[in-house]
Amino acid sequence: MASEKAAALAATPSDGPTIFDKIIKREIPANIVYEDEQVLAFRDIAPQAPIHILIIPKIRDGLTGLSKAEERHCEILGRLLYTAKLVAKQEGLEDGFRIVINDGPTGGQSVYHLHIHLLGGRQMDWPPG
Ligand code: DGP
Repeated sequence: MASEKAAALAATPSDGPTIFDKIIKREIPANIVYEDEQVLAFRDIAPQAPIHILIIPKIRDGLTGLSKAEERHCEILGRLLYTAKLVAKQEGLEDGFRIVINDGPTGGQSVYHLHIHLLGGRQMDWPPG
């Protein structure tokens, strides 16, 4: 992949199946670091930090991105955020970490299944690119 920006601009926002469905169904391999009934967390294929993990709902339920969130999603959104904290602890990110949600082409989103990026293991900069 040329760059994450190029991937985001090339992606068509849609509610069709994504690569994450294949990961959930174990049709393609992924380095899974956490799983429960509702949430899956696995290492990003193109890590932007020493620790880079994606946290996703197993059932998308219309959540192609955060901008599609509705009131009924509040519980799963909270669970995803809490899982990010659990995984950060599991990964030993005691000194801090960053979470990111890209939304839409301008926000740099390339996979239309809501996901939280958990990044850590290096000093973060601001503003992000
Ligand atoms: P975003 O650009 O915010 O939509 O993030 C999508 C992320 O998904 C991006 O950082 C790369 C990652 N990714 C894409 N395809 C795969 C894959 O097949 N396996 C894994 N582990 N990560 C993937």
